[in-house]
Formats: sequence, C-alpha cells, structure tokens
Amino acid sequence: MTAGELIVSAMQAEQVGAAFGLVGTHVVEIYEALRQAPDIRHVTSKHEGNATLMADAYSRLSGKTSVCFSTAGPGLLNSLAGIGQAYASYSPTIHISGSLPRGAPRRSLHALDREDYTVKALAHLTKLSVRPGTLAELAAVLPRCFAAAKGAEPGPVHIEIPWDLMMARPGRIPAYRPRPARRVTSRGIPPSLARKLRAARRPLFCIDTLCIRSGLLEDVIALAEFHGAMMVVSYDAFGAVPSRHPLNAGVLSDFYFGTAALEATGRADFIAGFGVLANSESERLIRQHAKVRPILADGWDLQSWRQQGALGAIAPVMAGKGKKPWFARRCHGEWRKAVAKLARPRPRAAMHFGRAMLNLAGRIGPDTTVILDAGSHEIWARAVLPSFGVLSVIGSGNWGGMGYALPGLIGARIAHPERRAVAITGDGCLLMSMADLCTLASVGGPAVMVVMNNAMYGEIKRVQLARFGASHEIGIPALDFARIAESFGLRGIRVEREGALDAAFAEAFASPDPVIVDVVCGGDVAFPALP
Ligand SMILES: Cc1ncc(C[n+]2csc(CCOP(=O)(O)OP(=O)(O)O)c2C)c(N)n1
Ligand SMILES: [Mg+2]
Repeated sequence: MTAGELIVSAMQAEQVGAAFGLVGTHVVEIYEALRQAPDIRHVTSKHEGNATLMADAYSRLSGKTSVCFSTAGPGLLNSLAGIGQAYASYSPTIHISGSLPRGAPRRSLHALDREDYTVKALAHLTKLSVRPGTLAELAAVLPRCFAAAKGAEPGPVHIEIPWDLMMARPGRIPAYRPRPARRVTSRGIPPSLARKLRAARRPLFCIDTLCIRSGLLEDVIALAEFHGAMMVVSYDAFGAVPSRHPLNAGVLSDFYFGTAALEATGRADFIAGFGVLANSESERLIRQHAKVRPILADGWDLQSWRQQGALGAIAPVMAGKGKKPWFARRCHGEWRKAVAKLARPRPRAAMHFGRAMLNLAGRIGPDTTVILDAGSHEIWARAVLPSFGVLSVIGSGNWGGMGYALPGLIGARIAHPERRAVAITGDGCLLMSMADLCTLASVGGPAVMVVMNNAMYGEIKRVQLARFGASHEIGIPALDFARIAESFGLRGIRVEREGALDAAFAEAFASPDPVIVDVVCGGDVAFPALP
C-alpha cells in the first residue's frame, strides 16, 4: 500500500460520509487512490477555506466524520479559519494535507524556514496535529486520529504527509482497524442532580453544543418535558430546541439576545447545564445571572451518561411532577408585533431586513435546514425565522466567521439531500466565499440562497455608529448577485421592491435546483429588542 491508499482504506473502514478538498502536487497520490474508490463522495471546492466549512456543516448535520484534503503550505493554511470553525462547533473533521519532504531546503516549494511549521501551526486549532514519518507510523496514527475527531468532545484533527512518505514505495501494512469508542463509566449522574431536580419548583436546563454532539439532546428535552424544566440554549446551540416549544426560554446570550433567557436563569431554583464546559461563555452567563449553583455536565459526563443509559433511569424518580412551564417567554408574541411595526412597509423607502425575513419565515418548515452567516442579516434571521430542532439551523455561531452560508449550504445538501436547504447571507459574506457558486451549481438540488444585499458591512456600521457616531470603510459596491449567480450557471432572481418578494421566494422554493435571491435592502442596521 502507498500512503494515499492507506488513507483511503482508513476512510472506507471508518465509513467516512464525504470528503471535500482541492488538489495539489503534494496530494496527487491521495487523489489517485480516491480515483480508485468511487464509493467515496468527494466534492472539489474552489478554495480550501470553503472546503473545510463544507466539511464542518456536513459533519454537524450528518453526525458523520468527514475528511478534507489540501496541498502543502498555502493550501493547508488557506483552510485555517474553517478548521477554527470546526473546533468551535465540535465537528468531527479530519484535515489531511500534503507537506514538505523531510529535510526540505528552506524556501523551496511551499517551504518557509522550518519543515514542521504547518504541523505546529495547526496544533492549537485541532484536537491532534501529527506528521508521521513512515508508512508504519501513518498506519499506527490513523486510528488514533479518527478516534480523537469523534471523541466525547469531538473536533478537527490534522494529519500531514511529508512528500517523501507520500512518494515512498508501497509497503505491507496490516488491514486497518478502527478504534472502538472509549468507554467512560466512571462518571455517573451526581445524586444531587436527581434530588435537587425533584425538589425544584423552577428548574432550568441550559443546552450547549456538546449536548447535541453527545446524542443525548432528545433525552434531555424529554427530561425537561417530564419535569417542566425551562430550556435555554447557547448562541452556538441555537435551534436545538424548537422555537415554539413551550419550555423554550430563549438564547443564553448578553450580546444580541437574551432578555428572556437571562431572566429565566435568574429566577430558576435549579439549573443543570448539559454540555456546558468550565470557563465557557455559557458558564459565565449562568454564573453571572443565576441565584443557585448550577450542576454542569461536560462532554465526558454526557458520553458516560449515554453509555450507562443514566438519564432515562432518573426520569421515573420524578414521576408525578407538574409539567407546566413556570416561565412565560412573554416577548415572543409581543416581539413579533414589534418587528412587524418596526419593519412596516414604507413604499418609497428601501426594503427593510425585517420585512424580508418575515416573508421568509412562513416558508421555513420542519423539513428545511437554514444556514446562517455572520452580520446584521444573521441577527435578523435568528430573530425572525422559526427553528424546529437540531437539523433545522446551523451557522458560524460564536466563532463568527463571515462566509459560512455558501459552503454550509453545500455541506447541508450533501448531508441531507432529502431536506430543503436555505442559506441567509450578506453581500460582504458572499463576497468572501463566492468562488463556490459553481460548486453549488454542480452539487444541485433544492437550495435557496438569500443574499441580503445592502451594499455595506452593515453590522460593523452599526457598531461604529454606536461607538463613535460615525462610520468608516464599510461600503461595498452595489453588486448584482443575480447576474453574478447566472454567470456561474445558477438561477438568479433580483428583488428590488418588497412587492416582488412573494413571487421571487415562491419561484425559489418551488425550484428543484439552487436559486440565488438577491434582495436589495436599505441600510437598516437597527435590531428589535430580541427575546
Ligand atoms: C472572517 C471575518 N472577517 C470580518 C468579520 C467582521 N464582521 C462581522 S459582521 C461583518 C459585516 C458583514 O457584512 P455583510 O455580509 O454584508 O452583512 P450585513 O451586516 O451588511 O448584513 C464583518 C466585516 C468577521 N466576523 N469574520
Ligand atoms: Mg451587507
């Protein structure tokens, strides 16, 4: 086996769902092995950064490990922000790159001063970053890498293959054997959790991303329903609890959202955090607002509880508790009215973000996955669009990287071809990722991309005005994204008046192929007070 064949056989044994990447001299051996393995779905992105974001979205939505390929040096380093995204969202993604040969001269192709600069650069962005020197070392480290990527606190892993190893003569390698998941039986549910939950009159659960990754989300929601525990979700886990769920107390955040969630946290007499890490943003918010000491479960706790079936076991103890919500997220209905008022049609004024999102909201159903980006369009989307649970919405979240929506849309199409995928992006965000419009065209399927086109980095204008009363360097040329989309072989629809929204969205949502809806908006960057 060559190094490339070994990698591909590991991917097959690990049942990797999909691969994303871009070819290069230092990875042609892997691509040759991939050519011989038509069972592996590979999507070529036009930029490594987008490839890693596609992998992130794919893994988050499918729960399966994905693999990304990039060439040495600049190819790998192009993908850094996407690997950061995968780290932030606990995505099991494996990033395999080519690399300099051992003993490479300084300043040769893709080289700087040290031959190991990339493996070191990736160390802080991954769960594991390795540079095996021989086929035997590669064979030994691959199962470790896959196990690290999908552990109790999953995340990206980097493996780089020195060029001399990539080009080495085939060697005899024993068949690949995946490592079984580590059993963690040492961590039981603290007895105080069951006891305090039983005694509580105003229980509250906080749900963070690791709760989703642990596979326990459904059990946690069932437990909340059983005990009438209100649920708050972190900014990253947004959408995990359906927006209309009677026990949903909103998003735990003091940045844009949080009025309701922070109030509920302050009133709760029992708090359990599922997937809440020590020193995390969620922990900070709970500690800052709670009157009681929370019980927090990290990824290892949750893995252990799942392996022991422990959560189900504590439910009967609580039999007989009332299930009625103890907290009314008052603002929801009132707030919808406020949005409608704020975003009242102004026939002569430019279209308002809120109006476009309200129109879109009625078209989003449980079979839709919404992919968010970063900017004021994102805040409006989070505020106005409904969510229906864990598959219904993803975005760059607290990582906050612009340019997630387009690669995220492609990842979503591959992860769940049966679901409609709708991306909401801004003109600034789309300009960062736009090269993969042609990839979207080739992947195809029902995908709607809504571009909130306000000819500016609106969110930054909002921040500048709030801080300095003036803005600077926030303009973007007025672009026609419908025409741009068409030049990439996609259907593009331009909407310049509110009256044209209905027909545009109706056509886009009825289409079996991707459609870009370029919504020309005014410069509104104000937000309603969010629940
Ligand atoms: C990679 C990256 N660069 C810069 C930023 C800072 N930033 C956050 S939102 C934003 C503006 C986004 O512009 P656009 O997509 O047009 O959205 P709008 O706010 O206008 O709706 C910028 C520059 C970021 N979050 N990520
Ligand atoms: Mg903009």
